[in-house]
Amino acid sequence: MSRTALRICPLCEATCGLTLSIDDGRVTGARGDRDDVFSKGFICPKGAAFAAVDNDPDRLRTPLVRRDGELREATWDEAFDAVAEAIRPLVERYGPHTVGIVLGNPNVHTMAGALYPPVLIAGLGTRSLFTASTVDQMPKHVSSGLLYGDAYAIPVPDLDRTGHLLLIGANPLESNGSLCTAPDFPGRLRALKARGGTLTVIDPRRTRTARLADRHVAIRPGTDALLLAAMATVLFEEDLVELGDLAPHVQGLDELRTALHGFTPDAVAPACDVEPGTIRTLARELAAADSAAVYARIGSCTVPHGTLAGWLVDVLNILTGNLDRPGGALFPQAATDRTPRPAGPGHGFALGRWHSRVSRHPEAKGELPLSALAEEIDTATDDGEPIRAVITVAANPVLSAPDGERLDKALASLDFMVSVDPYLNETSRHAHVVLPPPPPSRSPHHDFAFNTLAVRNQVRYTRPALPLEADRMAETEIMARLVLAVTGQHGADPSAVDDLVIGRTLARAVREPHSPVHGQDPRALAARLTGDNGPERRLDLMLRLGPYGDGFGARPDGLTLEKLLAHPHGIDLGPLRPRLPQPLKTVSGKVELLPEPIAGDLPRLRQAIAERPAGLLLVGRRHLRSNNSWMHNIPALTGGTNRCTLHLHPADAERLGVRDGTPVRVKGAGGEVTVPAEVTDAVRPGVVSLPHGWGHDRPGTRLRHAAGNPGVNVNQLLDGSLLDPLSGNAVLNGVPVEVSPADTGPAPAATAAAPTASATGPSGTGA
Ligand SMILES: Nc1nc2c(c(=O)[nH]1)N[C@H]1C(S)=C(S)[C@@H](COP(=O)(O)OP(=O)(O)OC[C@H]3O[C@@H](n4cnc5c(=O)[nH]c(N)nc54)[C@H](O)[C@@H]3O)O[C@H]1N2
Ligand SMILES: Nc1nc2c(c(=O)[nH]1)N[C@H]1C(S)=C(S)[C@@H](COP(=O)(O)OP(=O)(O)OC[C@H]3O[C@@H](n4cnc5c(=O)[nH]c(N)nc54)[C@H](O)[C@@H]3O)O[C@H]1N2
Ligand code: SF4
Ligand SMILES: [Mo]
Repeated sequence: MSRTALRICPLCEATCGLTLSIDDGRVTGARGDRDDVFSKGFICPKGAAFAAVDNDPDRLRTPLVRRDGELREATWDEAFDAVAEAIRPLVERYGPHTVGIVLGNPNVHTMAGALYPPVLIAGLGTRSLFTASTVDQMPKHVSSGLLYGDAYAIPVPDLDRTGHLLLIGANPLESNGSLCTAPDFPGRLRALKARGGTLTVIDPRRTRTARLADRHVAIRPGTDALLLAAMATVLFEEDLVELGDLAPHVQGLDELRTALHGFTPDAVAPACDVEPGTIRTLARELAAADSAAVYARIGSCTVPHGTLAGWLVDVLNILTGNLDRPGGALFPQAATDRTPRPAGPGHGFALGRWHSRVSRHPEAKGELPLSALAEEIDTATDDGEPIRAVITVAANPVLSAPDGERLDKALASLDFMVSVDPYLNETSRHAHVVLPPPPPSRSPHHDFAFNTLAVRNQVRYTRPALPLEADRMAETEIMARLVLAVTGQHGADPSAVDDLVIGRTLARAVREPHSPVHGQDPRALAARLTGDNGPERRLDLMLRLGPYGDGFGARPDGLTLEKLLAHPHGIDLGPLRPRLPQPLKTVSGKVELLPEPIAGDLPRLRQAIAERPAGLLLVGRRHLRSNNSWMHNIPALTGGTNRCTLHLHPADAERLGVRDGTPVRVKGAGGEVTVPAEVTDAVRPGVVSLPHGWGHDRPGTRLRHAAGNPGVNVNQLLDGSLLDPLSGNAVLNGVPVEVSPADTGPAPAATAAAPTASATGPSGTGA
């Protein structure tokens, strides 16, 4: 029997609506949903491969439990029994901080990942929280926390209305956008140009996005904060600062001007390897545009001055009056946002409320750096116990975080590890219990995270396209049961977790004077929630209390789950609107332009003016048909140009004696890898590029296709010691490496036509 079903695509941040073809109980195809209110039919090759991703035969079908050293298929009851038996005694004996929680990227792409980790963390009471945020966007959270008092108040560029986009360290033609949810990002960039707008791209590589730009600046990696500081200085010097409507909401302008003294284009140009005249032009163009937005991503975050770069992006938007105005950068308002409170001073944003045990890294947003996970497991100190058990949810840090070799060994040494993951991969192979969620077609979907970062306010929800198969468990239920198992409530009804959250949320809401349910009876309100299950009732609750909600009757036309279900292609909530000062939660109630931790970090940036790395610098790259570490097992998405090769410039290749297609040895502080060279002038001289998420050659995994073309783990080149100090974010770009031809040395035998790739750790042991 054939039919179709709608499903929001979970494979990147663009959140396109898909129409799935379903035949005989399985997904057989996917196309863009033309009626989707946001994506309007757009689809990319990954979304088009949804069926292959969904049907991958290597997805685990049942839980696995380790017995006598081996992972064996088990029932759900056996699996959760094993979790409860192992974790509770550890917590009781050594304390909650000895249980580490590791949350990976796909948590922002599942409902389970949005709804349950907060309960898990709070329920366990552990401070050992590590997430993909500290190999990604933590600097932006910290800069937003400091500027606006809210780590989640991240302005997004108004792509559809801006007249000028300055795009830094992002490649949306491959990534489809990040911290800027915009289905058909490429089309929106073309539309910008078609309406007479301009696009400038700053990237050490001439990416597909850069090729679309009116101007491409091939900066030396890691120096964007210097360039942005110099742009701000030009605005001050040339009297181009114009706050406009922002003026009453901003404090610290004079202090900022003083603090940036000396970061002139002439001073920073040699470090950035960008002409001073170009930097001045960038600043003048930004100031002259009718509307403009500065937007920066991975290449600006995963660098030594990531927080300062993130801060300076917003500073430039503010100095040119582009923050919070149409065509500039605005704060989205999602349907599940908390009821907006009246504007006024807040509690501000605290950093470093506690520190990691070994290297004393400050927490940021309640998290410790993922780079420090291995040492928190394998290093003893006098003050406190090491991590003895780890819970990973949708995380593959052995490939995604610096120094996978060390982490690999550390995970193998744990007393206990549980992984919620559909695959047995480089990380989950160490687990004692693996809890596999069903494929995406059998999960409901709502983008809690990405709707708060979208270029248009809208709301969509899709129920599972297919029912759960026998012996399967919804990921929401897996997570609820996991919460119960590790908090001493093993065996209780999983809906208890949802009821607890609903009860607490309503109890708080009825106390808030600005809430539409102020003063009402929380139990009576809870009884009015609709939905087939706990997660749906929680969605209903958030929608009804949210900024567009029905307020449980206060605004009868407002949103409810029922109303959303009646609009399967979503509900458009309009373009982004100016919102200041309401989103501000700083102590002053204003945008605090020069927060103290930022001022304290500026001397480090000043030192960087004198730095001129002599050797090669490594940067990453993404490919349209890939996604971090987990999509190399899909034959339809691998091959062609999606390969793990080292891009290097012809001039560097000639100097090093490297020929295209031959193996090269790349050496970094954490280890070395041997990988085929791809000589291309798409990278600037002095820069080499290797994609991440590869290195699928470890034993004990079940990724049959990926293992056939494993690639190498770029993160083995890092030793985990390079961090942005304010955010704890790993430095993954602009990393010094040495490159040499490998075809003459003792590296593994390789033919020029089909070089094999291999990775070795710092000790030289084969991976
Ligand atoms: N050198 C370098 N390293 C990088 C980066 C880089 O640019 N360069 N990028 C960094 C960034 S931005 C990120 S976000 C991280 C990502 O790194 P991770 O956080 O490790 O995320 P992924 O590799 O996307 O996937 C992690 C796991 O999620 C599992 N998974 C997939 N779907 C689901 C699901 O529905 N439910 C559950 N429970 N699990 C699922 C996969 O099987 C996989 O094991 O990598 C970082 N690492
Ligand atoms: N197809 C695909 N899509 C994805 C992913 C994927 O793996 N594949 N991953 C998803 C995830 S988790 C994320 S976080 C997003 C990331 O989304 P993007 O940030 O758009 O991702 P990248 O393609 O890594 O782009 C980063 C760019 O920064 C450049 N760069 C490196 N160092 C520097 C520097 O010092 N300065 C400047 N100015 N540029 C620099 C790199 O050359 C690269 O082109 O993509 C998401 N979407
Ligand atoms: S752009 Fe992203 S959300 Fe859209 S179809 Fe492709 S992978 Fe899915
Ligand atoms: Mo990411």
